[in-house]
Amino acid sequence: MSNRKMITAALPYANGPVHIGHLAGVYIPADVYARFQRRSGKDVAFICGSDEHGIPITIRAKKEGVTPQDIVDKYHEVIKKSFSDLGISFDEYSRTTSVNHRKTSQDFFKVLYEKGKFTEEMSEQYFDEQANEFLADRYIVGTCPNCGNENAYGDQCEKCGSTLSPSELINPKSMLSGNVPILKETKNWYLPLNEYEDFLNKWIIEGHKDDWKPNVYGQVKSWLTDGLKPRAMTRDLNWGVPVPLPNAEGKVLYVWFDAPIGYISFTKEWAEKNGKDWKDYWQSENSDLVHFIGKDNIVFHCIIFPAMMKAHGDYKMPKNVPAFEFLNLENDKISTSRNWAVWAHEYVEEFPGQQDVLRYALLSSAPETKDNNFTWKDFQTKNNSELVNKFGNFINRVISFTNKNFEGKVPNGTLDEESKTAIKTGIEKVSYHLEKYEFRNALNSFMELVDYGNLYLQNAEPWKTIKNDPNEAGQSMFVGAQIAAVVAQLCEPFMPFTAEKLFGYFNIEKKNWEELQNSEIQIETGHKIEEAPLLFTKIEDNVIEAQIQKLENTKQSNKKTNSNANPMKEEIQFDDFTKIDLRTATIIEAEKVEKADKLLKLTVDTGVDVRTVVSGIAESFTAEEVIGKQVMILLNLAPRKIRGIESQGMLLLTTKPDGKLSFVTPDDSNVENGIEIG
Ligand code: B3M
Ligand code: ZN
Repeated sequence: MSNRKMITAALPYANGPVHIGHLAGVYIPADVYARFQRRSGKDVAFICGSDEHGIPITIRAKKEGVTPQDIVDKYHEVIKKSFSDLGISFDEYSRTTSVNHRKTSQDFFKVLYEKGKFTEEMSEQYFDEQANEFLADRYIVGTCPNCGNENAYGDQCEKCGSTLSPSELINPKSMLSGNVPILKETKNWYLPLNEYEDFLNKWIIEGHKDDWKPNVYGQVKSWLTDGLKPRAMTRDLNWGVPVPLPNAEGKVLYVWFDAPIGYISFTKEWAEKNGKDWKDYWQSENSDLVHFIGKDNIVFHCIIFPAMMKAHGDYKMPKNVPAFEFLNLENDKISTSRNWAVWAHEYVEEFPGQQDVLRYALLSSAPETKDNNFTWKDFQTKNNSELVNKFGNFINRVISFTNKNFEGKVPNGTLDEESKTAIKTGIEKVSYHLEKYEFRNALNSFMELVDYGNLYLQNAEPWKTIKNDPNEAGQSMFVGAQIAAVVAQLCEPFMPFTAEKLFGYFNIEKKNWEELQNSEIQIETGHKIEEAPLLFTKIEDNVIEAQIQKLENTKQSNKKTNSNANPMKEEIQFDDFTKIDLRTATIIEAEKVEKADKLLKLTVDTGVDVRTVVSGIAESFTAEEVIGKQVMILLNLAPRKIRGIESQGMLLLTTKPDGKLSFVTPDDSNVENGIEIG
């Protein structure tokens, strides 16, 4: 068995905060595993960082009207803080925009290049001539050939869910300029994944049938059965790690090439700070590489990155890739864009000091083998019925009884066989399941020991025996204290904040697993147990209802966002806006235009002059109705002749659900005419 554990957790895209889906499906299980391995005496490197390249970042930047660097600077900090607030014990949490990462990933690329592992291929890619940029698939919108959705992306239609390629879109348009993109030849470097099929088949399909999770194994098998194709490892984009070759301007490494190398770069950073050699973790037989990821990342961690490492030649393949399924929220898919999520940073603020409750709730419904569901009601039940009534209650009984009746000192006693077995089994089962990445079973085994402790005290009834037989009561509390001390030790990987408290209350130190297994008596007679507050507190209905209401509000506001609304127009600059002269004005005369059903001829006082405007509003208003109305006018629109009348400007109007028009007006009648709008 290897002495080192190189544990990675998928690098979150720094395009938004992390939510409970991320936590339940990657970070909390990874943390439990890392903590457990450290306690098992392994030399652990638990490494993660922000994934700061890729289209998700540039899309977010466009949406917020800022640079990609602004986006990653902001979210890197938010994400990093959430992880630390929730006790995720990364040894290193870095970022892929670091100088070190740029160099490490470029060096990796150069090794493959020099070894002739890439093929150079010309391909035709969509190009926006006005923006002078090649377009990522996500940057092309058009009509979905399958469902007719006019806002389908070049890689996917979000309405019908089908996977697309840009060439399948009807009327493709660039999201950058709104223009029709052209196809342009470009050169990129491809990794011929097909050449790694034999290797992958041998390593995974033959070698890991029994020890990898069926969901992971199954996905890899189906990829391999379908056959692999060369995949471009470079892209024509302006955000990413530059391709380190001459004549490669405007090209960056494919984000899925640079991101997994991030694990290596960040290990280097950590090793440097801690006087270690990163190669011991990545390139030594005496090290197990384990990737914690979500199921949508399987192909990248089981096929592409291993092929890259194989091509490089110096690396060891992962020992295991425990991928998780997805967590739903209140029976609906978690979605960042629909804000359907419980955000880690909000939870930490709204439930101060209750990080372990979330860790516990998410672990006990971790989507290990199938998608799972988080509900606030369930969260409340887990806290109130399991943490408060079972775990907290057991600990509280031991602490308060010992303090009340034995001056806070562990009384005299011996450990009976049944309790000895329960403790031993508890420790063994927790480790067995954690070693096999079975986090829910591990947590259940932990709670079984808590249940045993409660049952033991219930049967022994020290609160009764204390009256006539204090020695007997003392014996019971001695056993209670042994169980409690083991519970304190075992809960650390799952609930580190609670463990820390318990170590304090019981005046004990964190032990490693072997020591725990080998010592029968955890806490000697006479050992001081401190008085302590309740370990967990009940979560009241109103707290849960407030959270449910918050989600309900999200649902309502999502409903309100109109799916018929046209997509946003091309972005403009402030200077473009200032060219527009919008003013308040009042309609002072109005009459129908002859032989034109839709038109009214209006005389408008604009504050700067009185002018004529022909407006297509006659189906929504009579002439009498509009006289005296204050309106908004686009003053500097070039005049044009309509039915022989020169129209000098345009009134701002919007459409009501019944199709009738409505004037855009100031919401205060105190506004004079001629006032600029902006
Ligand atoms: N940034 C996360 C995702 O696909 C992606 C993981 C990279 S791990 C090297 O959501
Ligand atoms: Zn579609």
